This record gives sequence, structure tokens and C-alpha cells, in this order.
Amino acid sequence: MAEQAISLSDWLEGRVAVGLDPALAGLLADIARPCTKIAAEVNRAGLADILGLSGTTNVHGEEVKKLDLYSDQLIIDALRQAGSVCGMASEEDEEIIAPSAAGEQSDYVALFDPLDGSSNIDVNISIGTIFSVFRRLGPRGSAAVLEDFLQPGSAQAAAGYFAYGSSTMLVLSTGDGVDGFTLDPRSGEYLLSHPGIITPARGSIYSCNEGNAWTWDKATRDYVDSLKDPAGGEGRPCSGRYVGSLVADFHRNLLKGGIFLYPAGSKKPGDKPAGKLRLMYEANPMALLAEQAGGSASDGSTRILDLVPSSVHQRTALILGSSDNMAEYRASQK
Ligand code: P6P
Repeated sequence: MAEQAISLSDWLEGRVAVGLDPALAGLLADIARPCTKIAAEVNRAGLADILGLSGTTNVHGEEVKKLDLYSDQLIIDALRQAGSVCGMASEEDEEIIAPSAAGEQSDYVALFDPLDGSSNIDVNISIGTIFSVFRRLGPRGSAAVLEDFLQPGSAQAAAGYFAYGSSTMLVLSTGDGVDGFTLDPRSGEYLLSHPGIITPARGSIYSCNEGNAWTWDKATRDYVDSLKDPAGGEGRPCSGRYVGSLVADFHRNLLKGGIFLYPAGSKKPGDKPAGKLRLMYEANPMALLAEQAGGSASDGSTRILDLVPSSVHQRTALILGSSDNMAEYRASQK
């Protein structure tokens, strides 16, 4: 007889019993609710044209937004209605987003990429929602200010992602390990399916867009070439796996081990190499999960979680994964 599966709400209750702030537990549950709706819409996206939903008015005569804007609004409305945050920042919104009046009493701000990789929807590739939570720096009773968001990733109170794939999964950390939950579509409950995720110390998968190799520095190009060389070192040759959707690529590597690289690149001689991924709501959350699962994450020279942000939407290079693979990568950059 299978053991009774633990639901997300049971799991959160258990964590509150050993010290997790009940308000943070509530915030995580409040994020899960809109993401379950997003999962359902992502699964229907393929029907949009057939049902005349995308970019036109739907059967109810409502104007239907692009799925990433729809997802963004769902999360904002849910967190405002619940009063769970004193401010939000989203990849889809240039300015920080004000809370509801109730939210001004919250101790937390949330940052999110509501539908990362959304360009992959049309080709039915897994995409996801990525979120990061910080405790506010100032006193309760007013909307969060920019400083509440511009904290190093090491200060995250929680972080995680929803993966909309063959099943819908939630993978999160509140700083005490990484746990994965799978949505049971029948009950609408997230059930603990991957307790205490530890990423393998070494993996044979490398993930990067090699079409950008010409923009990387030589040390990075040489390192990636070594991964493909049977005589290039332990575990070679590695297997290249790159979906082009951070949640999908990260999730596979988290479970199977390996290294994901989106290095800084310069497209014109003399250009300062720049990263593409967003620090606050892509790199930081994934870096927290990687470290909590036993791996590590860097921008090529600095630990991601040590980066002090100057802007909510700033970009960074991101190299993260298994501890041994990351140690090898760091040694190759010296
Ligand atoms: P490229 C998706 O647009 C995204 O932000 C991440 O999900 C993904 O890892 C990356 O960009 C893919 O970028 O340049 O390889 O298409």
C-alpha cells in the first residue's frame, strides 16, 4: 500500500511546526494557486488558434492577452488579493508593483518571471514560472521600496520554480534543502514527489547554446570543447542537452547532474562581455536551489548569491550545476 502522499499544504504545516514563518508558508501557497491556473492555460495554448483564443476575444468576449502577460496578471492579482506581499517585481513590468493595502503589512517582497521561455510554447517545449522571495528591510505598514528588492541572492527567504512539462512540478527551497512537488490534476493538490533533492556531485550533461560560442572568451570555449573530447578529462565525452528554456534545462540537470552555462558574451570586438539571463528572477532563484541541492552557481568569476544588485532587471552570466563539474569549470578559468 503506497504511503499517504504529503501535500504541499501538509509539508508547509510541517515546516511551520519547526520554525518556518507562517506568513512565508502562506505566501508560497498563494503563489501556487495562480501557477496551477497558468499550467492549465499552458496546456491549452496549443488550442488557442483553434478556439480563437489567442490575440482575439474569447468565447466570453474577453480580450485574451498573450500567455506571459496573462500569467503575470494572474500572479499579481493573486498576491494582491491575498495581501501576502508588500511589493512585487516581474520580468513583464518595468516598475516595481505596488501591493494591496493589506499587503503593506506583509514582511515579504516577491520577484518573478511569470512565464520563462514562453517563446517555446508554440513548439510544445516545457516552460516555467520562476520566483524569488526576500524579507523586506524596512518596517511594516507601507509599500516596499526599491532597496527591499535590491538584496544579494544569499538573503532570499525562499525561491523556486513551476515547471509546465509532461507534468506540472513545483521545486522550492526555504533555505533548508530542496523539495519537489508534482501536481495531481485530479485533486489540484501538489504532492511531495521529490523530497530532499540532492544533485549528483558529477554529471555527464552540459547545457549551453553553442551558437554563441564565438562570443565567449577563450577559456570558456576551451572548457566547453574539453567536455566533448573523449580525452578531455573525467566523465568525457559529456552529452549536450539544451532546450533553451531555463526551467527545463535546470530541472533536468538538477536531477541528473551536470553543468548549465550561459556565459557572458561580446558580439563586437572591444565590447564588454554581457550576460543575458536576469539576476533577480532567473539566476538568483536557480542559484539558491543549486547550492541547497549541493551544487554551486557563478557568473563566471563570482558566486551568484554574493552579487549585490543595482537594478531589478539587471542581467548576468550564469554557470551552475554539480559541485565537481563546477570545480572543474572554475579551475579551467584560472
Ligand atoms: P537562448 C528563455 O528566453 C531564456 O530566458 C531562458 O529560459 C533560456 O535559458 C534562455 O533564455 C535561452 O536563451 O539565447 O539560448 O535562446
